[in-house]
Order: sequence, then structure tokens, then C-alpha cells
Amino acid sequence: MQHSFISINSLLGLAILAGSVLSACGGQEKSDLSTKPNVVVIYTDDIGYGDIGVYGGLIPTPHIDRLAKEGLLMENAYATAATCTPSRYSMLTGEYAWRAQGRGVAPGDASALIRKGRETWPAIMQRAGYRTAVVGKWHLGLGGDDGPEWNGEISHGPLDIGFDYSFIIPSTGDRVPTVYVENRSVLNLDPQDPIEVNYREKVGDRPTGLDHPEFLKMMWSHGHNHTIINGISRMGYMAGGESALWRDEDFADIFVDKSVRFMEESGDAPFFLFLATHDIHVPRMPHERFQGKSGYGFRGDALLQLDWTVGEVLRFLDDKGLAENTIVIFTSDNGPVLNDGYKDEAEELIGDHKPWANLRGGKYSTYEAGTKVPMLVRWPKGIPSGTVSPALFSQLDLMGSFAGFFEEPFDQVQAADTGNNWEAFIGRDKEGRTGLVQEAIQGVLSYVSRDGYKFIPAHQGPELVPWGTGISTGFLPKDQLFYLPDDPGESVNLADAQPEKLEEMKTLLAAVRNPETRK
Ligand code: NG6
Ligand code: CA
Repeated sequence: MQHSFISINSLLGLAILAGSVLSACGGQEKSDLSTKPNVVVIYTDDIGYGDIGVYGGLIPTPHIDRLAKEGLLMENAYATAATCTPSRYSMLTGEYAWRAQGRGVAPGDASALIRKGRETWPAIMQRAGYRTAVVGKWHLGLGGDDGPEWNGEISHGPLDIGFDYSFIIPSTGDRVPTVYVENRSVLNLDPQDPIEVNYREKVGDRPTGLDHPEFLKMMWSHGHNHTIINGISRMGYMAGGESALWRDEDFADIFVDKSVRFMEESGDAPFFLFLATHDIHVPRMPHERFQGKSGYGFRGDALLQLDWTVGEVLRFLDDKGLAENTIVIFTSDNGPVLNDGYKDEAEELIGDHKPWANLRGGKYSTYEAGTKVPMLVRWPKGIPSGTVSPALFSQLDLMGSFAGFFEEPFDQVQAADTGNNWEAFIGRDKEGRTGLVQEAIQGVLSYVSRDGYKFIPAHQGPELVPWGTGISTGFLPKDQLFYLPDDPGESVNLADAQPEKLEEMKTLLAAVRNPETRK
């Protein structure tokens, strides 16, 4: 299968270069390049199911809401995991992250998790004739087995797996090194002042949050007490790189600027932009113009900033007359958390706003709020405005759905878990996937089926996320079974009352876990 894929693909590549109308394996005509929709994926960080206005959030998000009014609101869309790295991994590769070890939340100096030769969503887009870019948070590792070469050419990055342009922060704002990486090098690095990163012991003489809290503009609450940069202590120690340091307050402005430039420079080629915002992950340090504006502390202010970001993208598309045939996808990598390591008053000021809506749990959790996320899709040419869909949808299927739409062959051995759910993606099929797997911390896997049942296997683990977020893990030493349409808050365990259903759900989860029977 892999061999035939390679030859078909290189033929297609030649045909694309020749600019001819292609004949794919099924003999069907491929759509003309010029009509291909642009695609902008706005992948947000830690935005909960209830955070957005159209999902019941109290903090105004008019630009994000506009996507729903002019497009599709999905009621049952899921990230594959309750943390960032595995969700991103699955979405970009079409494979559940838990199929191999080592794809949990990556440290800031992790080596690349997705390597050259791996089938990816952006690679499919490239082969379909798109210019592709990633802008924003990466958090999938960089560099070979020895990790990223911060002071030289950084290998094994986005450019090696399907992106033509890359402007990223290597992991998350709370992890060193606090520098931007553009394509293969650290932006604005002075070679006389090389970067050193260490996650085990202190390097350099910058003060730490543990020893010098008086230098902080925002105090840490758990973890995050190593090197202080820009008045914020981080995870990990960093020396050097002074001229390359970012200012957290500028993230949104810079990501918008890089995104707009990329879209502008695409000319007549269709573009695929993966805009992975840092908002609203910790440390929440929005630009000064948003600080204090929401009344909900910096978490709310970061949400206003995120809404502004979306507004800027939409304004660009409007101004250039591109809105009609651009697919804008808005979703999140995992569910919400209030205190994720800094004292930013997210808990104290939350008021009646419910980031998790009526769901149980949150980020890290195996309960629904961990992975059930907002998902909006606007495509005026293909989706009627104001569409709402209850279809079960996984971000895992974006890759297979786009491949299906373009009739683009891809390596289905590597991308074993993605499927073509295009009709659900554009709101026509109201049922969607038959089921999906949710990954919580500690590698716990639960299963949601299309008929509304949810199964969480027995797991010996802490009741609350162990580092002080106050979030229920959903771990119990006995099996749990819920019927979500009646009980979205997962409060009535039906495991004893419905033993047959429980067995059926166990079999379904086992079938996905077992590579012999999957698909
Ligand atoms: C956790 C961090 C948290 C956040 C998370 C990753 C601690 C105690 N907690 O380990 O602050 O960085 O990792 O978040 O250090 S994610 O959205 O990128 O997955
Ligand atoms: Ca996240």
C-alpha cells in the first residue's frame, strides 16, 4: 500500500506542476486549482466548550461568534486529547498520539515528534497545490534525537513535514527558550550571546522565580518558578539569547502580522494557514491594550485578545475579497483550566462565566470538558450560514476529510486513524463518526460513541489533577458509563445498571486500541 501511494503521488506532483487537470486513482476529475478554497485553521489553546459567546460564554467574542452566524457551529466536536501535544500530534498526522509512548506534553527542549517522511495534513495540502504555513505555538518538538540546535540551523521542524513557512514559539509561553523560531533559526539571535537551555539544573545568572519573586510581574502558583524572563518565571532554565527574547504581550500582534503577510504573499496559489494562537494558555499576559478590559482578569483579557486575532483574520479576508471561498476553522486543543500555574486571578474573577459550560472536568481530564471543544467552520461558498450540527466530529478527521475532498491519495498506514468525514465537516451529515477515543493525562483512554454513550475504564489514579488545578481527573477504580444526551455532566454512572452496554463499549474501545482490528 505504501509503495503504490508513493508512485501515485509523484505522478500527481508532476501533473500539478504541468498545471493540467488531473485524473486521480478513481478516474474522477480533480477540481481545478484556482477554485480550491483557502484554509485557515485557528487552533486555540485551552479554550473551553463554554468560553465562546455562541456557546454560552459571558465574555464578549463578537468576531468568533461571527464564524458561527455565517457558518457552522458544531455541538459535538472533540480534540483527541486533554492536553496540547497529543492533540496537535493527532490532528497533524492523522494518528492517535497514544499509539506510541513519548507523545505527552513536551518539554521546551524536546526533539521533534513528527519526522520527515511522516504523512501529515500540511503535506497533503502541499501536494494538493497549497502554500502552507504554521504561525504560533508549535509544542511538537524540534531537532533530531539530540534536541534542537538553538544556535545553529534547527533541523526536524515544520519545514520538514509539509509547511512552506514557519514562525513559531517552540513549545508554550511558560517554557524556555522564550524566543521565536522562524523557519530554521532563532529570530534576532546574536551569535556572541548563544542560548543555553537546561530543564534539570540552573544555567546562566538570570534570577529564578523561586529565589527572586520580587522581580515578577505575575507570581507563579505551581511549577513555573525557574528562569525569570520578561518578569515571568518559566519552566526550565535559560542563559543567553538576550536580543532574541520575546515579549509575551506582543504574541498576538506578531502572529497576526506574520499570518497576514503569509496570506498576502500567497498570490494566486490557495493557502493553508495553521494559526496556532498562544491565547489563552498560561502565562496569560495579553497586550497592555487588553489588560483589565474584560473584568475577568487576564484570562478574560486574553480571550478578548483572541477574539481580536480572529477579527483581524476575517478583516483581511473581507478586504481582499477572499471570504467567500476561504474555509475558516476555529477550535481548541483541549478544555479549560483556571489556575494552570500562575496567580493571574482567573479563579477569583470567573464570576458566572463557565468555561466548561455544563460539562464535567476540564483540561487534563477524562471527563467531557477535557476534550469536547468549540468548533466553528465558516465557508460561505460551501456551508449555509447559521448551520448547527450535532454530528460527532474529531479533529483527527480534518486530515482525511481534506484528502477526501481533494481526492488526494495519502499514506493510510501511517495516518491510520483519520477518516473522511467531509460531509459532517461541512454540516451536511448530522451524525458523523461512529465513535472516538479521548486521551487524558496518565494515558487514560475513554470512548464516546455516536449513540451518546461514554465509557471510562477503571483506573487507579488521583481524583484531582495532582498539581493544584482543582480539576477532576475522572479516574475511579471502577468502570464508568454515562449517557451524555441526558447527563452531559457525567454524574449518573450507569455501569452497574447497563452491563450489556458497558461490555459493548469496552469492545469498541478495545477494537480501536488493537492495531489488528482498528478501522
Ligand atoms: C503542565 C503545566 C501547565 C501547562 C501544561 C501544558 C505544571 C505544574 N503544569 O505540566 O502549566 O504548561 O503542562 O499545557 O507545570 S498544554 O496545553 O500545552 O498541554
Ligand atoms: Ca492546550
